[in-house]
Amino acid sequence: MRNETQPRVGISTQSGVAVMTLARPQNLNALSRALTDELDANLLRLAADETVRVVVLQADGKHFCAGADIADMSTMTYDEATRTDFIGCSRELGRFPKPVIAAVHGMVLGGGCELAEMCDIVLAADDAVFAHPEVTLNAMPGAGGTQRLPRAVGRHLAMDMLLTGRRLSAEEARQAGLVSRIVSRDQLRSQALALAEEIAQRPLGLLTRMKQSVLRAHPGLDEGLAFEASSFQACFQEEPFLQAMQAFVKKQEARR
Ligand code: CO8
Repeated sequence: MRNETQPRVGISTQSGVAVMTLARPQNLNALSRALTDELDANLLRLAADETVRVVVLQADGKHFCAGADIADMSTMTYDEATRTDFIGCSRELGRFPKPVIAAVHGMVLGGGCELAEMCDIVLAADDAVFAHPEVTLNAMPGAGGTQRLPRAVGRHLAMDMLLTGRRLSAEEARQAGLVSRIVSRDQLRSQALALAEEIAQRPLGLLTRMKQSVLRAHPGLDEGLAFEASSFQACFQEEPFLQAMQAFVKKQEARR
């Protein structure tokens, strides 16, 4: 097994493209506090690095990301939850000044789906599956899912997914507007890099102005994110959520 003291986010940079790789595959890249802190620190550095024009976010292992680390959250009290910035990872990714391409495969769940929603282009492998299963834990999204998913796929499909945990195939997600392009699983990394290199040929100033302009296409987002954050924190007062997390950690319950 991999040593948890090793970096949880790998970085490589060349030709104006930085590739960030979630590297916690033994836990299906579940978003532990340590992982999101590393993600944030890398994003801050890449935002300031003028040699970087485009970022690719990808993941090691069978799945892109199984969402928030339920084991981490299961030990948290309500007081701790109210002091925790669950959208910490999204603060940097969601407002990152340069284009970000998500290259996703396998399960793209909960907080993992929220990472993809924060990116500018979503390249999906043909085996990708998208869902917000928080409701099956008696919880709700806490890193922007209630805000960015409806903006991507429309309110009605978003509510269907959020209220049932319904899974979308890559093709369904592409038709709904959550995915930009689908590629075969073995071509995912090379295609993401090729797309990033194509975009990185443009001037950095143009790319950042374009991105800043598109971010303004969603007025009211910050207010919605703040409301969602406190609503998610409130789940930590509710017994059904606390019990569902314990059941997951103790592998007591089959979950969809
Ligand atoms: N958290 C912690 N550990 C996880 C998680 C998770 N989300 N998902 C999987 N793991 C662990 C398992 O416990 C298991 O560990 P071990 O090998 O030590 O027993 C290992 O990863 C492999 O998992 P499985 O054996 O379950 O693998 P399967 O292939 O049988 O199943 C699934 C894969 C379907 C993805 C299944 O693991 C699953 O349902 N996972 C939980 C998915 C989920 O409910 N995600 C939503 C979490 S809530 C959320 O994301 C809210 C976001 C709030 C803000 C985020 C801020 C960071």
